[in-house]
Amino acid sequence: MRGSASYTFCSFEYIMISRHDFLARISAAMVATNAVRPLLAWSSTEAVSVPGKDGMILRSFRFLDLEMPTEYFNSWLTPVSHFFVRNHMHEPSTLDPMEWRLRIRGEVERPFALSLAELRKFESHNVTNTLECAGNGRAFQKPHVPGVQWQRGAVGTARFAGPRLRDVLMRAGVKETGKHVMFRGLDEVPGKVPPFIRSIPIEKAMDEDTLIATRMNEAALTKDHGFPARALVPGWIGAASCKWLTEIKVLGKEFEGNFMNPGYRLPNHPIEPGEAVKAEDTHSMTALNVKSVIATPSDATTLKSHALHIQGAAWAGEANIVRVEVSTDSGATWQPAQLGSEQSRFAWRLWSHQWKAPKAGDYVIMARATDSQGRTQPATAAWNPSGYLYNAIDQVKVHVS
Ligand SMILES: Nc1nc2c(c(=O)[nH]1)N[C@H]1C(S)=C(S)[C@@H](COP(=O)(O)O)O[C@H]1N2
Ligand SMILES: [Mo]
Repeated sequence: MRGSASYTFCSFEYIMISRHDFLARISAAMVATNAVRPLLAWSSTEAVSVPGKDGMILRSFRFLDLEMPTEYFNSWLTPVSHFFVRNHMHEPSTLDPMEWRLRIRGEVERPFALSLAELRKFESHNVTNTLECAGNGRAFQKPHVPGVQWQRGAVGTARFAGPRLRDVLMRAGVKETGKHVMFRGLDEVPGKVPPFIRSIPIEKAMDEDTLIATRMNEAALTKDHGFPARALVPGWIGAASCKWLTEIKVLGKEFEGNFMNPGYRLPNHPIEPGEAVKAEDTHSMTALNVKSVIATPSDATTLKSHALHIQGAAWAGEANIVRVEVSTDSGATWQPAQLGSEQSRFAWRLWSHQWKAPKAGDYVIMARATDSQGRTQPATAAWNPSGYLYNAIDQVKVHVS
């Protein structure tokens, strides 16, 4: 399956594929790769070829949700072809960059609209950011929680570029009353589902690293990642970074809508697995947790060599990774891993650890990260009804032969 662009089906969501996305995606794929066969023989293990996203794990097809396989955690910058995709609804089916406008309005002195050419006239800034979906790791929550069953790879790191949100807001002149900034995207809302609208506090909107990104890894954003412009709210859950931006509205208070409440909230206090939480006992999620993932070796593999190169990535949202430790004895003892040299304020650190297995046998390898806020990954993640911000110590089981 690897080699040509392919998807691996890992869920049964293909039953629910809408005509809209199905026809658009598959016809594009067929034109590009002549991949007719998967159309005729779909099963949960069948691969479908779609241009531009090689070897990704398909978590949902109705609204495209693609997960990065763990072997791609070996690159500090994630190529766009391996960058996860999380869509709550249909991507815009038509989007003419010449017609596209970004409106800035609400609690501002001078509302205005920008064409893409006008947006490009603002000074551009680069921010290398690790973008992670709040639901990444949800599949590991026990008891099971509903939602896209992401394992490790709803996360990636890219170099985003575009004007600062602050510069655009300052041209409009934010009034004293402006406390939150709302983003609206151009996704197509199916049926009665509420649109994907959220807001961020004015302080984060004015941060020098919060962007209206038009570029990703030195190229224009692709459609899957929000062409022609998306919000980039670095260090925060992926949901803050609205794609296909068309409107920025300054509000007097936090936006009230499905994706602010009940969506993307955590209990204020630890709860028992399975326990329900009252809305008033929750808060909106902002920055990401401290977390690390083991890229290689892969879980459940047999290794011929006793010399193991254990490697992965670690990130902590707005905090810095200060330490990653590896255990090769199920957590009894821990050794420091070596942190990679590439770093940036909001980006993950790659890490590696060389280890020689003393004898043939089964081993449980674990990785645990600690950040500059003193947070360390727990053995068990705090359970919550939507399985957000899962960050339990990662582990893989290998057999050394
Ligand atoms: N307009 C819009 N923006 C969106 C979404 C969406 O469904 N619609 N999904 C959000 C979520 S939940 C995540 S995790 C990130 C994923 O960004 P990516 O698809 O570029 O990886 O986009 C966010 N921005
Ligand atoms: Mo997300």
